[in-house]
Amino acid sequence: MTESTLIILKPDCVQRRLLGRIIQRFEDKGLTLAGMKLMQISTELAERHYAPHKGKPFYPGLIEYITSGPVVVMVLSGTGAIDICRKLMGKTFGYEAEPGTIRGDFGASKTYNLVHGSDAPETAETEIALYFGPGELLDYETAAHCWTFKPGES
Ligand code: 3AN
Repeated sequence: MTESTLIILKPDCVQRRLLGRIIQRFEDKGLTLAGMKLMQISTELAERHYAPHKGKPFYPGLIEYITSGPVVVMVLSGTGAIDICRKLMGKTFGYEAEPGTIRGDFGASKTYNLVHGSDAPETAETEIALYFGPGELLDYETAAHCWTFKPGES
């Protein structure tokens, strides 16, 4: 199913100058970039995004981390985009993530895990609306699309 997901390239990704290499992974996989911006997440926005984690021991550190510097937020679309991105990202903690995944190749920390990706269609919809207005997303197909996703394939 064609779907969209919210990806955040977190502050460590920007500070470690990994943006290009990590964006390349998503681009190589064939997903379509529907929106992208560089921004600094406010505490208020971070609290809305991470509301489901409120009260957990790591919550204050998570808010501090995600608001600590600029991030790049992207919306990626394609068949199965949510699952594809989760697999590309790897397990939550870098030291547990498989080599070959983004977190497995670039991360070793429990907190600094480089990238966020929505975990389900409902979450994706809510998260995308937090970061992008409707006029900021583009609906188009790249020239490579029909050789990346076979029409009618389930
Ligand atoms: P994921 O990002 O892999 O979906 P979630 O949804 O379980 O992981 O957690 C959301 C975020 O909360 C993670 N990206 C991570 O930054 C942070 N987090 C989760 N568990 C911990 C923990 N035990 N210690 C520190 N940060 C955590």
